[in-house]
Amino acid sequence: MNNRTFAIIKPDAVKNGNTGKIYDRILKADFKILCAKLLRMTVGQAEGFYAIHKERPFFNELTEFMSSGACMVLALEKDDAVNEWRKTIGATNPDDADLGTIRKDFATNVQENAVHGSDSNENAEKEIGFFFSQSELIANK
Ligand code: IDP
Ligand code: MG
Repeated sequence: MNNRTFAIIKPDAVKNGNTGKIYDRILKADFKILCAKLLRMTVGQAEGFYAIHKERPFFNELTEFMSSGACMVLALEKDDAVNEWRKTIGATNPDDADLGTIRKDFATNVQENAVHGSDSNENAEKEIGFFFSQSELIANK
């Protein structure tokens, strides 16, 4: 069982002033924040990050959205972190998300859905490595 996952507070949530509220949800759900930073992705970075979705019809609008403004990227630690974070954020489409989940409370629609969460341990490690260096993660241990 992996104890790390990767999260993004997406540009819609940052623009809507929800960064602090979502950060608070992360802490209240007992995740340890190994590292967090505010950045704006280039289109190229967004394309690299979402490369697994490049054949999907919404790929261009997704990468445009993800590079449209600042977002906060986070490396999170908790037992069974990938599954725990997916439970905390809820379904991709906020219409299908359970009450009390972050997407239910903060998402605008299926694309502008407030947060990202890794879908597997393997992808969590890849995604953490995409945005964080080893020394940034060790610094907060
Ligand atoms: P996930 O974020 O819940 O893992 P994925 O299927 O991996 O969902 O899709 C990645 C992201 O692509 C979603 O979070 C959302 O921003 C966007 N997305 C997913 N499905 C659609 C869609 O049908 N239309 C537009 N954007 C979508
Ligand atoms: Mg996904």
